[in-house]
Amino acid sequence: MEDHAIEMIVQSVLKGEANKVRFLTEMALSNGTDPKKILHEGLLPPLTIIGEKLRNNEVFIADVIIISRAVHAGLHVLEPCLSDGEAGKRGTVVIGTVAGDLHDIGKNLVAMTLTSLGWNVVDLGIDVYPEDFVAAVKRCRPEYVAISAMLTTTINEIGSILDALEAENLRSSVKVIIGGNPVTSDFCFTVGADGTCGDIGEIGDMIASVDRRKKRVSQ
Ligand code: B12
Repeated sequence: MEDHAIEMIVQSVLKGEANKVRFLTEMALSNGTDPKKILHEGLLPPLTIIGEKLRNNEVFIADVIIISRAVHAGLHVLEPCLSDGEAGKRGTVVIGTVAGDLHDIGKNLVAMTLTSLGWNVVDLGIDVYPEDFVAAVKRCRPEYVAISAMLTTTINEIGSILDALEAENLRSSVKVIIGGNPVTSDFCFTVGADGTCGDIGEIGDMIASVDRRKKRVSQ
């Protein structure tokens, strides 16, 4: 029964039926299905399928936009469950997707996960320029800056943000974590960011290890 409900979510996302996805997600939740199961087995797998089709030119960009809206409709229902925590207790994270990049599903999931882990999240949205990250750091004085980049053509914007923070003498006052489809540990090391991970389930451990490393360095 539960698996049938999840499969219906997958099919509705693939058809881009935002209202039906919202309804099916609400139904699944009220029937007691684990929100993480709805997310990882219902809402996200269609993005892998459509991503492959996009790569092979089998779908138009408009199809992907419609499917993304359907994913967002389900995420909106799940948000209170995924971001339930003592927000703000651990400090502030400024998050955004780099300039020239419109992908925000992963960034939104990272934001929800950080909220659930007790962080106050200031979300700058998509297509965020280095100077806007700098302005937000000056304004909000966060412990962390979290940067998302989904394209090989926009990944180098991460370096520009780090340079902009350095130029304003802000780099040593914040820890910078990065992620997104093309981001690897090697890239993270080379660009001089403090940590990365490819899965929202690993963010808590990754932040703990960045905190430990930074504490050792400052002692
Ligand atoms: C949805 C989508 C779109 C939507 C985005 C809508 C939206 N609101 O986000 C739209 C239609 C706008 C789009 C446009 C384009 N896209 Co697109 N898109 C995708 C798709 C199918 C899914 C992305 C997604 O949301 N995944 C699900 C989320 C949960 O995963 P995620 O983003 O990777 O995030 C996870 C991790 O990476 C990590 N993470 C992410 N950010 C961060 C940040 C931090 C700090 C941390 C710690 C972790 C972290 O945690 C997240 C959760 O686990 C991918 C294919 C794919 N399978 O990834 C292609 C893909 C990313 N797109 C691609 C391309 C080429 C494009 C276009 C250039 C297409 C075109 N010809 O115009 C445009 C670019 C537009 C632009 N300027 O940004 C390519 C990128 C190839 C490359 N190597 O650069 C991909 C890989 C498709 C492909 N196979 O070719 N796209």
